[in-house]
Amino acid sequence: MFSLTDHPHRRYNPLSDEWVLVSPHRTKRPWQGQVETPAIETRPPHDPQCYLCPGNERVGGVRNPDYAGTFVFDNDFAALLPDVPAGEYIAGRTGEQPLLRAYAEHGICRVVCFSPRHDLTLAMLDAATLRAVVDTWAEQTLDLGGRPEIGYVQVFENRGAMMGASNPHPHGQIWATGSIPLHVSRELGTQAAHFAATGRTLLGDYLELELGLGQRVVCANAHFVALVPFWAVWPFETLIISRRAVPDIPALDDAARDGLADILKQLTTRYDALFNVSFPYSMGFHQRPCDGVDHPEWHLHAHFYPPLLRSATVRKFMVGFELLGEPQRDITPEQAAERLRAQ
Ligand code: H2U
Ligand code: ZN
Repeated sequence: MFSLTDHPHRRYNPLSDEWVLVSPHRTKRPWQGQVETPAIETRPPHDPQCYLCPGNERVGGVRNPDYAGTFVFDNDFAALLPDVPAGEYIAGRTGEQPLLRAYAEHGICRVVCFSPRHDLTLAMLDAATLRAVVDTWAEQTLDLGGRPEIGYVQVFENRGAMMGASNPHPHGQIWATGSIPLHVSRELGTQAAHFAATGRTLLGDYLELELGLGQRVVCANAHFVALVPFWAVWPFETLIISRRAVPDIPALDDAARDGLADILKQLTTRYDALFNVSFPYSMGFHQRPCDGVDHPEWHLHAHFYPPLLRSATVRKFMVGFELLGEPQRDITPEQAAERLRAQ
């Protein structure tokens, strides 16, 4: 008889409308549990060479202020620019959609330093400092999202050299775009369809289901739940979902913002403990688009995509069948959740 723990199967992701192949039989062998002790990296609280530390000069020649809390600046090498002439490039037969299409895109890219301390990570920040980071994300979302030319604000963090972070100083980025980007646009479609059909948010219904089943929940507090989604692609991928269906970070009240700071600390601490390493990941919040329309269907959440698979040095690669067919995983989401819970 078919079982999720024994047989290869495909799982559906209702948020992105995609599939993942799961091969649980390949992990039947008991966990080998090699724990590597990676070189302990010690960093000074202030690094004179760091372009994000207070008082230092950045690559473009601007000097950072002697900031004491969070510090936000316009990215000196921004991928998006605010002043791009409107325009398009269209080639091919018209009538139906032409085959070649390009449209000018404008936007604003910022860097957010979480703390003046060069030697800390999100997991090491105290509650008040983490709360200040949440407030800064909220302010930035309001500032950028309130501009008529901006359609979406993406808050994210790339952590660790493995994920392409250029600097260990605790920092994230914000890219605000004129258009709604691909993944957000997909989630908009699925959430809108669910809301239209049920009057409830997709992630509200999903969260209720997961809290009832319990297998994939990693940690929780009164305001947020962190879980390994049923359809996770990355070995230790997680989703943080707000218990109340709010559309974005600015909509979180005082207590919920403290709750967000707390769940981020809980989750990143578990990640660091998993392989005894400062755990690399790309994480980011999916907030409602700020396109001037109400989005009652949108349910605030954060995705964590960590690349590590078996140890501090063994990472998962998305290659072969995964690039050409669809993503695949061996360790099941339930096993991953159990291991994160056990930390
Ligand atoms: P990442 O570590 O995620 O790459 O973020 C660092 C960002 O900081 C990166 O986008 C910017 C880079 O463009 N940056 C500056 O804006 N000024 C600098 O002096 C160096 C790096
Ligand atoms: Zn620094």
